[in-house]
Amino acid sequence: MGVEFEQACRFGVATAAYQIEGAVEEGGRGPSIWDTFSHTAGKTDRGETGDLACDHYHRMEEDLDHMARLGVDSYRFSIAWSRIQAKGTGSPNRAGLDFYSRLVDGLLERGITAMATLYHWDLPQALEDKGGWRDRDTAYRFADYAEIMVGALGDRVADWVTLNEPWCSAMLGYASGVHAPGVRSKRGAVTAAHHLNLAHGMGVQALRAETSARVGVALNLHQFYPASDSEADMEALAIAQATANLLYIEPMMEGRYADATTQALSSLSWDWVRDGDLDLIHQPIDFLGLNYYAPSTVRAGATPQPEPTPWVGAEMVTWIPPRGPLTQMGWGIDPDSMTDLLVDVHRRYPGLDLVVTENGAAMPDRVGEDGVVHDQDRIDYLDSHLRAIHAAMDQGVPVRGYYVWSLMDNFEWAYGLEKRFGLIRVDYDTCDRTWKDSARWYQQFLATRTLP
Ligand code: IFM
Repeated sequence: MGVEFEQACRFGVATAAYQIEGAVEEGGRGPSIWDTFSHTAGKTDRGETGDLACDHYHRMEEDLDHMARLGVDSYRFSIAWSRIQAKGTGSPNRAGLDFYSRLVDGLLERGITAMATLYHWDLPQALEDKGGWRDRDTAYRFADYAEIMVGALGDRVADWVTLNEPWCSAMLGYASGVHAPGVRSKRGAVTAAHHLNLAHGMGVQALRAETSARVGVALNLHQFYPASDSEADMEALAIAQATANLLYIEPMMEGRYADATTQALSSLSWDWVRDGDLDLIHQPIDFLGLNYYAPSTVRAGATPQPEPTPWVGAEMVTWIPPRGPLTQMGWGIDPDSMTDLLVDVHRRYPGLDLVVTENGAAMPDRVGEDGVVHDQDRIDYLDSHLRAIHAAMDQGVPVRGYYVWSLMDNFEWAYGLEKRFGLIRVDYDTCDRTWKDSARWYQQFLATRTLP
């Protein structure tokens, strides 16, 4: 006896283009905002970049073989927009299309289904030069790009994800500026959030016009808890939810911005929302992707911020630092919060399939004398989160998929290469891949779909 998962739940691994591909100047790829940002002094730890990353561009076959050996049902990858359209507009680049086409064929040959994310943070720099996500036109360019991709891969991709974590694109990219393009503007960030929402809606339309595959979006909905049940802390909780979660999910799922969202952000003009936008954003989706790692606890009251906050509209809310155990990112480990999130989202949207599009942990891996990382901490994290998902399923939540972040160690954005989330260790000097204990553990789990 153990915790057994139904066949209806697909298991996989996830990655993203800039984090693994490298080959940033090959195959006609144009620069993205992450090339510019990571090459700007002081923006990433130790000045590290994704220039080489895992060199997946040249090692794709090997990586496909690792996935086949693991026994995954599905692989979630992202497409680098600037490999397809170097400047974000115009006719597609054949070499870029061929690369992703070979990837998808390689998956299918190995019996693995493809989940393609169209946008995982690497906007073509040429579009940023015109305002990036602050510019409405970027949403239209995204719809063109979606049309190109579904034309090229629509016959073979089982699941499409329009955007990965638009909160990060908008708030880390344009408010706190700790992510590319490194802008610090509240107005810019909320404008970007709206244009990302618009891009999602128009992207869904473009995909639907060409494919009957499943279409969804991957949101990093935050699971917030109040520090106490005082009225003030409950109010802080509502503001955090309105600004970090509802700003995205409510227009996508309900075709409106929640009153709580517009109130919390009422110092801004909202003049970027045009008639008809909310209908465009509100497109039926087949699944909601949730990227989930850790909860947050909030209380009433502002804390002085040394840097601009990404929590735009929630400046009067304090984030309480998590207490141990923590991952290498300093994030709390609290699997029950994942059950709570899944149950809450299901209660709100009962008919909607949910897919955990990312979950995993960076841990302070050490290579043992036998050359292997014995990462029991990561295994414990994954095991407990899978059990938490099962607990949600027991309460009737339709979780249709689970993707470990990540197949292999990779470029962790502003943190550079030090934070390792992979099941497979990457030696960044040689790019050699070595299975960690967690890879073997996942392989064993996948063989039975049962946790002992
Ligand atoms: O590495 C990131 C990924 O790109 C998006 N979701 C969170 C991961 C870990 O920080």
